[in-house]
Amino acid sequence: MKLYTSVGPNPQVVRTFMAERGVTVDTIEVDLMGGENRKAEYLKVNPAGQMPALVLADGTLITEITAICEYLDEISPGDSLIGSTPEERAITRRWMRWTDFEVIDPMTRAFRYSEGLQLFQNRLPCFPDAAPGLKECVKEALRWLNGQMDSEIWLTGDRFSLADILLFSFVAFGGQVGQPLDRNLTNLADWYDRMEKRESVKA
Ligand SMILES: N[C@@H](CCC(=O)N[C@@H](CS)C(=O)NCC(=O)O)C(=O)O
Repeated sequence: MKLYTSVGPNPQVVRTFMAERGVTVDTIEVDLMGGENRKAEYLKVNPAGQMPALVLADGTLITEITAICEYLDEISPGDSLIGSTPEERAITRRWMRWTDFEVIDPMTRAFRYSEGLQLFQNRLPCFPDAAPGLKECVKEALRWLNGQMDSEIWLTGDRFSLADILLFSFVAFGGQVGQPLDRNLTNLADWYDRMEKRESVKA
């Protein structure tokens, strides 16, 4: 099994997850900044041209970070970070789906259309006019989430899960690319500080 990885919040989610679960796999670093991932050799590995990508011993390709993490979770001994009952798994997936749609998609599009435009304009269709509105969508989503997290330690209550890793990796990324977390959102800021103390986020 080989994991193709790079800089960026998506590979970070998988690295943090593996550190939390005590999973190790062989990794191959791809030069995202240099555009290696958009060249023929890497497109043979992952036709979508993005990282991370997990290739199993029999050649099966798994992409999309939550699919990769769920796969590793299922094949690894130890406590699941998705959940141990149908209800727990559904709640984790509820927050992951919410995070994908309400935070990750608008945040990464906004980045590609503004601060990241130079890097992405020749790779993907980019719409710079949309960036300010997309950034507002992220802020609004995080404001709403802050209100939901009144007495919650983690997104899924007192159970730490992949949903926390997912959201944290992107909120941290936002902080590096001009979309900082509003510290007035105190529930979320406290959650962020709890997350930041975990050794796994440095993986
Ligand atoms: N939907 C994908 C997103 C992967 C993705 O966007 N990866 C970024 C790195 S954070 C990438 O490869 N960017 C380089 C590019 O698109 O050229 C997933 O869930 O894994």
